[in-house]
Amino acid sequence: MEIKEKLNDVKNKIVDAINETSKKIKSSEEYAEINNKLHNDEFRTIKEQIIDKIEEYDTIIIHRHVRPDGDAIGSALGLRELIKTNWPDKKVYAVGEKLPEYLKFVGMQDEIDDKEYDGALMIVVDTATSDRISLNKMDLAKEVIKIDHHIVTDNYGSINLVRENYGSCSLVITELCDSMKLKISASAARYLYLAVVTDTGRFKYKEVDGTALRLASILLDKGIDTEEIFSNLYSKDKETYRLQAYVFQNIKYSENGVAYMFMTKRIMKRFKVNLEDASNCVNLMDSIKGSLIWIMFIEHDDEIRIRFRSRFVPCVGIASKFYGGGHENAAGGRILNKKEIKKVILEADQVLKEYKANNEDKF
Ligand SMILES: [Mn+2]
Repeated sequence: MEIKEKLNDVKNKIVDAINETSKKIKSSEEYAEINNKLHNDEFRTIKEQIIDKIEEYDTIIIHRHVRPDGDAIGSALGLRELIKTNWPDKKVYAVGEKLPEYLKFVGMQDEIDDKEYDGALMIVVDTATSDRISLNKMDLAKEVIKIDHHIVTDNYGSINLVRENYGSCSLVITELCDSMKLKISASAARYLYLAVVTDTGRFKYKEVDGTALRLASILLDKGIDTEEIFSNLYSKDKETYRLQAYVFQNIKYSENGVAYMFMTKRIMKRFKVNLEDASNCVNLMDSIKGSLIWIMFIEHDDEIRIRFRSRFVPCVGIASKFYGGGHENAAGGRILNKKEIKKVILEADQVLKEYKANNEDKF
């Protein structure tokens, strides 16, 4: 027995020594540098900082942008699930204003008291600028982290993980989990997959590269009911179908082929559709030959919102002239009244004209 005890003693000492040494190595600056080189990952340090922050805080509150889309809500609920799985002792919430009807199937958000922000970490997903944060409580939280994939104009976080070439924010989160070896539950995978599916036009947009599919495959491997996701995303009510027929018949064209439509409140009332369903009709104009830019103007109570879409030629520059921004080929903006529609169309028409003159082979 004495020999066994001695052996155990030696074993424990060895284990302690290994732990001690590895701690020393990990805390050295050289290790971080070598590790980054090893992973050939310029975002490694930022990702490590985010993990450290999640570990540091007891309460984490996730925010996303106003007027959410599938990526905003999928990324927020997915991240909530991931933190719950990997840090079961933390309090974690995902908050925002009410979800639009077509996204209610995705999942439930949390409603919390302002006092929860006391000493809390706030993580904002899929939101380019702080003025677009839904139910923004930046002033109440102790610290803010931004995780996003939009073009950077506003680094409002103390840590900002932004990958502009990624097709969805959920892919940025997936990559973070994968490279930091976090556990991804089936339910988290469903949220994140749904987010990438919606934000890439079902993997159709040009941002979709091998990395996107490899990351999406990690999610699919967790076991996702894609039939459930797609049937919820695609089914629409009869009124929307009728509105779509109306849109097809009422598209207008500028001189050089910018396709556009003004979705008035009167039309939405006539077809009994809500703002989201009406706004999504912009996609109906996405395949018209020669119309490389298409625009939907949507009448709101106090302004007219604009949805810009394009292929080959970027449209974000036009959007930025009308209080907007977004992605190269999908952007938003706004104008105050109907008269300004003409100005927007003229601007877009000029962009398309120049593009066509220089790229005759492209379409
Ligand atoms: Mn997004």
